[in-house]
Amino acid sequence: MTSAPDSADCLFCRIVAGEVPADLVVSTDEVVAFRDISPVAPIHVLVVPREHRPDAAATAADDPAAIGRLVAAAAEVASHEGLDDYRMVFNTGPGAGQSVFHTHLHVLGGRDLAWPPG
Ligand code: IU
Repeated sequence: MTSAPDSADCLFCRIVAGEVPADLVVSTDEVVAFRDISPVAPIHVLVVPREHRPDAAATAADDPAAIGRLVAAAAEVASHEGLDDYRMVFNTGPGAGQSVFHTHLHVLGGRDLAWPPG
């Protein structure tokens, strides 16, 4: 079990609330998308549901349709960024690289992306 914060001390909740600055790409009633502070590709945007849940699996369990809307928002971000080829990533759990325990979908592009990832 990971030590996921609740929304009171969650960084992405604070970004969603506008309490912590971020380089916003899109903001809707449901999601906020902003540029990753440590990009690993020329385009690296995080698409974040406003509602706090610790990871994509929790979002899928509580509100499966929200995952579809999140992926659709990420595809719109990729199009907005001019990407034809890109990767969407949910890191789920610390062993898979998750470091912020608020559901977020990475949109990565602008360079060749190797497979398998590291
Ligand atoms: P991860 O899948 O949980 O590792 O993704 C979290 C991302 O949040 C990671 O790529 C960080 O660079 C990014 N990030 C950020 O954009 N702004 C911040 O203030 C912090 C992390 I802390």
